[in-house]
Amino acid sequence: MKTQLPIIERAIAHGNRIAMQASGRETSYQQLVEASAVVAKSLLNGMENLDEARVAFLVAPTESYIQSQWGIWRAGGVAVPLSLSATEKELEYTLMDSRTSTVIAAGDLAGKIEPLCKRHSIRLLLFDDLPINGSANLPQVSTDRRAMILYTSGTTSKPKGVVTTHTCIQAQIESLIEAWHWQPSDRIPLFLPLHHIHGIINIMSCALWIGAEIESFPRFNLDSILDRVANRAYTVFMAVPTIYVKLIEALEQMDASQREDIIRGFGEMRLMISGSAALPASVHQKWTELTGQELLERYGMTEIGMALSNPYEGERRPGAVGQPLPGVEVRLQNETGETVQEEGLSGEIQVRGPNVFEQYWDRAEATSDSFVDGWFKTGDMAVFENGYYRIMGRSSVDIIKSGGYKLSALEIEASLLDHPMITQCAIVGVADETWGETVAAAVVIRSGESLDLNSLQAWCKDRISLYKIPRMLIVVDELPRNAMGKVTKPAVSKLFE
Ligand code: MLC
Ligand code: AMP
Repeated sequence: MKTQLPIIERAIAHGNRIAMQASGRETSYQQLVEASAVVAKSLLNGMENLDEARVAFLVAPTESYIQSQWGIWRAGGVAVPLSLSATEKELEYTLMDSRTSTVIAAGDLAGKIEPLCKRHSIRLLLFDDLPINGSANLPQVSTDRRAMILYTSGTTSKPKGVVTTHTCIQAQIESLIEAWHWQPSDRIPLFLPLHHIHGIINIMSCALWIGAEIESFPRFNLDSILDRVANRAYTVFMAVPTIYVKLIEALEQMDASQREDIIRGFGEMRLMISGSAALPASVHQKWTELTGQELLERYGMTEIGMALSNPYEGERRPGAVGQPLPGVEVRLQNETGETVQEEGLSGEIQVRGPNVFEQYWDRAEATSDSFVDGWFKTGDMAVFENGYYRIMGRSSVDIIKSGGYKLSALEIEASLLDHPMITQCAIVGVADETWGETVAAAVVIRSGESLDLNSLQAWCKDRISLYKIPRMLIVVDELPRNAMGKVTKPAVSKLFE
């Protein structure tokens, strides 16, 4: 018998255990395995192997998402998850850049992508039209094959595709299974988007690898999640800092009797994790005061999976991100290219290990520029203090983290420059208690015109995703520039103080 990809082998072994609950439906591991074979067969359409052809999928976070992802993998394809909140323009960019040959779409989402598939002669596979079952002779897929492309914003205007192989994904998963003591008896809610690593790897793939149970929600819906927490539905919980801020606000507004069960539900979980952006020490402490839970903060990135984590057992230090995860090597390098040896001195975080991605899709130069001597340069600055790493910030002012989403100021600027009234613009991230940073725009407009925030936001709506839309606007006569004529972002930030 042919061997399967490890995640499929494991799912076969998990058999009739429940893998996912979504909208009241339960799906077992066996059902995931069977349905993914049907997806694979339809994708292959008579071919022997997709040989790393890119298959994008626009599927809500239900069992259909897992079946699509596994189906693509089992057919030998590269999975390209699409953002459910992307605009048509953004989707088109992803399809074109990845040179996607087939798109899988489920439910109402098909209508959103169909015109694009027609325009670019991309095959569209409607998930709901697939046969219910059927046997398939599937190819043997080697684990060194490319498996996934995740699009991430960076210091270039357009997002880059981060390519990982099956081996790399496995390394990312196994490191977290070990460090965070994942168990088959775990139950975890999934409300983060499934086009980013936090939702895909840390939550979904780790749970499926170990044979645990996922309860998925269409989006972050505070009331339904709190309701389930009160019913002791979960043992593990993972979220971005913005969510903990929103949970604290909600709990503080309730009276003691209203929140008693919820607090007990959180307090009894075996593990609660925060990541994707800095967790303010005050939020960490407030959460412990409210629930008795000490949040475990960790640090990661699309290109490397997770790299640093506070310990499962031992001190979870507020404001710090702990030590390297199993199998991951971390060093700090200073501006002159030397490894920082002394505690308390800052340097760029550089990472090496089987968890690190293979390449940026179709961008050989960007790939080689992002490595030095085999170490990936994260662009994040940190110090090592009393045994723990602490993140100091990023080396680029053009990267913004809002609600855990990484945004490129340059990409938003390029979009705003299409606005008929805007002649110049600068985007900065302004510190915000709830969102970490919030997108702020300073613009110069044509003389005699006027522009307010509401009309700018309405204009942005069809062009850029909701979370990239500016929340603050200042119209100025001139943008602050240095002697070379380059816009000075720190001076732009001051305009919003
Ligand atoms: C949205 N709103 C904002 C805003 N974003 N207001 C101010 N600043 C912002 N940045 C407004 C919206 O316009 C809307 O207003 C209201 O807030 C609710 O927006 P929403 O997007 O619907 O909010 P919500 O559903 O509550 O979502 C918040 C969230 C979401 C935190 C759940 O942003 C999210 O899922 N973030 C996680 C992203 C993620 O997974 N990142 C991981 C990347 S991987 P109105 O007026 O319309 O109501 C990574 C690596 C690693 O980073 O280490 O993990
Ligand atoms: P992304 O490219 O979306 O994967 O985001 C990765 C970035 O998120 C990192 O480069 C960091 O800047 C940031 N990040 C992730 N976790 C943390 C954390 N615990 N503290 C501070 N920043 C974080």
